[in-house]
Amino acid sequence: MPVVWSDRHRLHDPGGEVWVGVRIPGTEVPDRAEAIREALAAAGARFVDAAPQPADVVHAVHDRALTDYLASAWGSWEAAGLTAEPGQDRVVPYVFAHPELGRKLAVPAAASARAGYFTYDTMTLVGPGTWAAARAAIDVAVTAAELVRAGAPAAYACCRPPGHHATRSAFGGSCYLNNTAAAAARLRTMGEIAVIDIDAHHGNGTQAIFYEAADVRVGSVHIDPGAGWFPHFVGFASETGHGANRNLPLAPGTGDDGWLQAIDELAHWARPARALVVALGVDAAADDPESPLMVTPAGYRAAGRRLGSLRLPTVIVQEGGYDLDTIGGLVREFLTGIEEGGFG
Ligand code: SP5
Ligand code: ZN
Repeated sequence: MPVVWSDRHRLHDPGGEVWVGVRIPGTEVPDRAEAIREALAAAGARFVDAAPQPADVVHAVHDRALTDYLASAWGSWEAAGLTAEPGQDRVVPYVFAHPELGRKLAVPAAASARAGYFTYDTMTLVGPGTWAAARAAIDVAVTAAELVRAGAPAAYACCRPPGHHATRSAFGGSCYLNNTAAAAARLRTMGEIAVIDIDAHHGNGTQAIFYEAADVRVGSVHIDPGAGWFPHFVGFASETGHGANRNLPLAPGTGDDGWLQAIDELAHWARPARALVVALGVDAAADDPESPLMVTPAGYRAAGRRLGSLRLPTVIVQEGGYDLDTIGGLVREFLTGIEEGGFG
């Protein structure tokens, strides 16, 4: 199947993350996408460069306030002198727009405070190329959606940075713009859409964006936030929206059997849809540093077979996956599984 790609992902180097107040190296690095590209190239994949997409594909899923902020965040941080004093080379929030501050909060005038209006964590840093790369990742996802709208049975969007934690007006979880949601929104002309999110973490941004939508069902299998895992506040089974949202949280240590059983449930639940978007995180794998799930490469291949056997027009959007030695092979196994399932 076609692999949609953009070199512009390299413009985004988050430069680590601030975790419990401490700057640590971070795992969402440019080499992730390059590792996936190498593994797929070695397997003979056909690469397609992302085509620039109009701004309305972004605004189908994000408020203008967020996109205006992200486009200007680095410039105003630098202009405010924060790179020199106190000497912070990335945009990092220090106050947050907690709901109890009031019903209508002001967007802060100070660049140092503004980040905390638009993000919900300290781990999703903004640097000079972040906006360009995040915007290009939307182009990658929507180009894949356009290939499928034009009749390709399936297309893989090699997006970076990832997107499924970004809500309509807030960024976080290493995500700035929601690539998966933009692809799903673009497919909506085909009829009812199903999003199945198999990243190790709950796809809270995608859930929030489509929570009120009757024509986009969103299902996610992920590490149980109730067991102490990101995104902590949401991702519980009780969040069903108006019946079109489905969360299947898993206990730490869950391997292929429990994970595939959850994917079977989501696949069955997706059947009435006319098209499918898979939010493909490979961080559920046993070697991944960001989750305690224990899925094997054979498990990812089996997941691909199950979702491919739905025989729905399918866009696969890259989300997480952080073990540089294994992520390429895991993505290859999943895409091979999709093709074996009946599509590609
Ligand atoms: C797209 C995606 O997979 N985002 C996942 C973001 C989860 N980040 C949570 C980080 C939690 C703290 N990690 C610090 C580990 C220090 N040992
Ligand atoms: Zn993840």
